[in-house]
Amino acid sequence: MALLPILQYPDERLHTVAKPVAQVDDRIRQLVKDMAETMYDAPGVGLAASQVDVHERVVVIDVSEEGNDLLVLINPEITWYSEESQVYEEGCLSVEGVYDKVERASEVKVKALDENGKPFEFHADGLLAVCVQHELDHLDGKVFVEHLSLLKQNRILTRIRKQQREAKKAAAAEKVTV
Ligand code: K1U
Ligand code: ZN
Repeated sequence: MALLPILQYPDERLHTVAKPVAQVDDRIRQLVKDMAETMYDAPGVGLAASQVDVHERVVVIDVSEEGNDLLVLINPEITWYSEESQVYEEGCLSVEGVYDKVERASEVKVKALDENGKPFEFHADGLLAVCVQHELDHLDGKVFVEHLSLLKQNRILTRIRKQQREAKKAAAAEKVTV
């Protein structure tokens, strides 16, 4: 098993639209294991393959209290959205330190393949519905901050670029003192 590096916004690769998995084989099962390990280690409640620079339609989710109920979604599709919506304060492992309210459908129906390539369907509400929609956005190259106003997106980008400049400066200073 391996911990995979998570791409950080505004990395352009996060905007790649992921391709369907052609065959659920040992390569995909290894990817699922590595993604699950990476999600639990972060820690997070979901992870899309796009976030680890693999542009195939694979998602792992675990919204259980104990972190022992892994949901593996390969080629997931949302087949129904409720008309009712809910607002949830979302976070993202690709946008560290940013949490903001996003409005999405309260309930969704999802179809997908499991890690053995077997089709299954389920109904989701609450955090699971939020998480499914957030992860499927990643597969379509969309990061949750793109649901926010342009003013908020610009503020987030400014803050991230400032943090990157400071981190670069600190790394350079460290090099000089060693
Ligand atoms: O896709 C991701 O970046 C993972 C993201 C999923 C998500 C969380 C909340 C709302 C929508 C989607 C995260 O897991 S962010 C971290 C997080 O929510 C969390 C971290 C530790 C414990 C519990 C939750
Ligand atoms: Zn995310």
